[in-house]
Amino acid sequence: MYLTRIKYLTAGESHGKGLLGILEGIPAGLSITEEEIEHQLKRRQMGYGRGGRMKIEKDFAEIYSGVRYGKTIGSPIGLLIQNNDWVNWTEKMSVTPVKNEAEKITLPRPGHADLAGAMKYGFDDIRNVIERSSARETTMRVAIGAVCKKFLSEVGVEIGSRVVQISKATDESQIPSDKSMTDLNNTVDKSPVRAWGKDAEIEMMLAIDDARKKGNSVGGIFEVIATGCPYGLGSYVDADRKLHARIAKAIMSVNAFKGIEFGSGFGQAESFGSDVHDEIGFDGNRFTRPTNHAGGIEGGMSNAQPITIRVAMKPIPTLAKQLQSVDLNTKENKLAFKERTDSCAVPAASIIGEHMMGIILTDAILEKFGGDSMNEVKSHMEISAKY
Ligand code: EPS
Repeated sequence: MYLTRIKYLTAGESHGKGLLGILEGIPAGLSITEEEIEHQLKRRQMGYGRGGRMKIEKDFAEIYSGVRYGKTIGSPIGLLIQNNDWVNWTEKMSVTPVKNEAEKITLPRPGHADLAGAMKYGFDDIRNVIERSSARETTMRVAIGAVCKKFLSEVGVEIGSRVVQISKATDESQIPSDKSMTDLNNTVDKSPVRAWGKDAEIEMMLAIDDARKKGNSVGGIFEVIATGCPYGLGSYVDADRKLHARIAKAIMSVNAFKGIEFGSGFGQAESFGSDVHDEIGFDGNRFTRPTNHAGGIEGGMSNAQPITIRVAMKPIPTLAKQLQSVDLNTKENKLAFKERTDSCAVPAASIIGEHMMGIILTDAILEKFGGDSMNEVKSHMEISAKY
């Protein structure tokens, strides 16, 4: 199980007319504006190392349905994002047959969906694969996630993110514990690489410059933190209901994400149990945890600590300095197909991670507390949410 109470679907090709999204299951009475969604879309477009496409697009999601007088009415929320670049692709991406079809792309890029996609669907033109497997699709995920994040902010859950590694440049700095996730985002959004530490920021930018000069690309690691979750989102009773599994599935559904860890994650493999299990105290009011190695999830349930994940993103596989490939038709050895690309998209990836987390936590809160309207959800939480 991926989602229990909400559903979403995206459609759209990278150079088609635009992107469509439908989000179903958001309660009535949530205030949401196109400007709030636009703010999140802008954050996804930023970041040092992005290529030419982000100069063309000014992503804006028009709300087509599900909202009246600024508030959700419980019906599916329809969103439409136009691709500005479409004007340059009307022939090449025409829905109807054209006299002069575009030249076929036959040289698959290693690391992208090209070869497996062409084999799977029996295409002799990789363009049919490229268009939907492009990371452009994540634009709509962020728009949908922006509605979810607005829902979460109304019930006291905030999600922030930051980049902690690009190539070999790492940011070891700790976020001060008094910082809210809004503060975290407001600060790192001003950094070209979304880093908290200033020394690391320079190192990261140098790594991107180096890759760009060589016609190469670099990946990295980002962190996403969600605060304000009550006890008991998800459950230990069944595999499908475990919260960390649901977050992992959402994160791993983004093309370039290769790995996820919760809390101190992989580091726990080399530690003693006594070093990584967060001891339990009581302050007279609530249970306390001096550490959060578990990353806010124990037994597949939120434990009222911040939910913390780190995600590894691979270097983008479209390379200016192409890798070896083989022509689909002639089977000749040739260099892979090359087109406009980004040398690094880890800062944008951190925004996508924030929004995927937002989708899952919205679903998990609606699963536990339910309600057709925001008033109902909030009153259910007031009665039964434990922190
Ligand atoms: C992207 C849009 C794409 C790429 C990038 C992400 O636009 P275009 O292909 O027109 O340049 O910039 O996607 C990839 C590099 C990829 O390999 O998928 C976006 O909107 O984020």
